Amino acid sequence: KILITGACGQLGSELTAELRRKHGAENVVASDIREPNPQLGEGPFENLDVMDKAALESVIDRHQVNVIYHLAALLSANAEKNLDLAWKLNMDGLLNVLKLARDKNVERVFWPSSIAVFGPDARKEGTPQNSPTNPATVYGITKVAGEQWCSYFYNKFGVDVRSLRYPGLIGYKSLPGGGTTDYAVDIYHKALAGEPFSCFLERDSALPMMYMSDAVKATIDLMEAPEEHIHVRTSYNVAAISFTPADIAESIKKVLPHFEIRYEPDYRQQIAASWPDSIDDSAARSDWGWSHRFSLDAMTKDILANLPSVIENA
Ligand code: VAH
Repeated sequence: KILITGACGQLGSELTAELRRKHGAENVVASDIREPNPQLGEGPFENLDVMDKAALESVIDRHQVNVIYHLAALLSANAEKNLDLAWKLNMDGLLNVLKLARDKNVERVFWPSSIAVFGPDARKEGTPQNSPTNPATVYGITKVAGEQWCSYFYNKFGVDVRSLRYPGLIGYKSLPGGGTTDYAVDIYHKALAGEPFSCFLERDSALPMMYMSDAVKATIDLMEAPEEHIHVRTSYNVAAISFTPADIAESIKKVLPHFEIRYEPDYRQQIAASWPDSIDDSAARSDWGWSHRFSLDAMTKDILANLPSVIENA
């Protein structure tokens, strides 16, 4: 059985839906510290705090879990405001998963890293796979440490744990949860509501981004790749598009000409400024055939076409 932690989150809820489509709902156990959201649909659900190792072990035993997607974590903006919980949840949670994967012979583990592992000293354009990782944020520190733990458990214990350094993820089926790139999801909701959008980043603050369906595809492609194709055991850079708030506003205006944006940067601007503008992902493309599908305009069209019915049914 597949176990997903953080299944009610922005990525978790879309990954749960896709894995249930692929493998059958009864074979995918969704878990979260929150109550299941209706969007998860049918299938087994466990209320689970990943910091409770015994509770996690019980879920693994009861469902004969052999693959784990461990997504439960605090994202960058929330982590910056709650260092203690960020370290405990992001690190103890991951270590509980890796130790139990080792002891229970779990076949494969996925863990999300982030472009947040890069700091101000990394190249801003086309940041390379092997760039130094000196993050300027609490969240970035937990991701750098997490990558090293994944590499250690693979090399020392043979745990087949795989990871992607996600850029900002944007989708219409789920809401983001406390990240610095959340503006790029909220902007579409405001545009459709005909309301002006207040952006918490500066107009020219470029960030690496990816449409959610590309992110789900990258995750499953990585997890289905033969073990001998995986040469990076910290975490793979993956990229798709890179844009500024002004760029996404222009993309929206091509569909909704009256859309208005204003810029009111807050503490999240400092987080974004420490991250790269774009990422080099040639290692992922050559090792396991990664390639993105959606451009900014294609993503905007797809979201504005599909988001209204999601809002209606909410
Ligand atoms: C965040 N959405 O903002 C996440 C992601 C690159 C950004 O790590 O924290």
